[in-house]
Amino acid sequence: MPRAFITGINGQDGSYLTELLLDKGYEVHGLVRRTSSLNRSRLDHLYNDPNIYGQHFFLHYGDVDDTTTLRRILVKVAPDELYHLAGQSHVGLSFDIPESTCEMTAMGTLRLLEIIRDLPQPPRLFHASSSEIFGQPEQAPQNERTPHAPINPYGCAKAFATQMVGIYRSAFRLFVSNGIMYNHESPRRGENFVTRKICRGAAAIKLGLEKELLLGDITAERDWGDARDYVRGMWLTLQHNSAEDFIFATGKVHRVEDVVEIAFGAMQLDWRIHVKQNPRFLRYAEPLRLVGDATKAKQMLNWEPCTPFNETITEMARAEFDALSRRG
Ligand code: GDR
Repeated sequence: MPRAFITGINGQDGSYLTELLLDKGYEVHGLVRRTSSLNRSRLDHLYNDPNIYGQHFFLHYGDVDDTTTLRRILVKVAPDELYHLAGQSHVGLSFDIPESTCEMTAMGTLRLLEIIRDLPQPPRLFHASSSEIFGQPEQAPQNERTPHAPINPYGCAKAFATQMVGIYRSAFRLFVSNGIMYNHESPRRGENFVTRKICRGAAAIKLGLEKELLLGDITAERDWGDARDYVRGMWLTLQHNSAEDFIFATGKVHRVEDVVEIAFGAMQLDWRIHVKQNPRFLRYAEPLRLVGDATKAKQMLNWEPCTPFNETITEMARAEFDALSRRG
């Protein structure tokens, strides 16, 4: 039974990846932060199943900035594959908390590389990198060779981590790979990301719980995919016969306004009546032309995004409606 270890296991991607690996017969271990509140909401269905938790699925308390604990856990678990998904992942917030963003995202990755460098049998490592490393690139679409030019602290930290992965691969011959992930969404998306915020807002307005939705720049464009397709790409990256970097993207661009239109449309609402701009949600700088060319992943991993954008957003809006209705 192959053994996997996931940092950031309770995030959107971590929880879907856990399900995928359990389905494939893996023993799955994950790192969760110990705080006064529970940090496993997206994993409760697995945690509460005695046939799964403690049998094929295990959680360990620790943090990516607690090197000693992390080292101890990794020595004990001795995983074959390590998926590094943890980090402060909100771009807007990274302007407010740049130091802790870099601590977690940049230094956290370097610390992990240092730990696996010393392990008697280093696991294969997948690092979840980001399209934000490209910032405002001159070339669109971007591929694995596009120069990094981040424009926010988060993108800068990810660029550092991505390049360190490349350095450890060539200098120490470790099997360590970057997946350069473009935006990917699902009903498990964190509430502060724009797709989930819009879907939640549309559902709340439909149910009469709220009257308006305040957003930042709705002309901003992104290449949005579906998280379940992207975690499949993570797994495929580590099954390849050599460590490589891959772009995971749809190659299609949409505006925030398109998300608004689909989500409000799914609720039979006219978004123009309800959506307002609030400067609080504008960013100091917006990336431009972020759209990915996933040809390499298609050719070498046989990976393709399967879920259309409007399907994911409609599913998210309906899931919010159901969740808010249940709450009453
Ligand atoms: P992003 O995702 O910054 O691309 O990073 P996010 O959903 O936060 O923003 C997408 C775009 O929407 C605009 N926007 C708003 N964003 C938020 N959060 N809230 C608003 O009210 C709002 N109004 C407009 C933003 O300005 C932006 O242009 C995501 C994260 O998952 C990263 O961790 C990941 O690396 C990248 O995607 C790829």
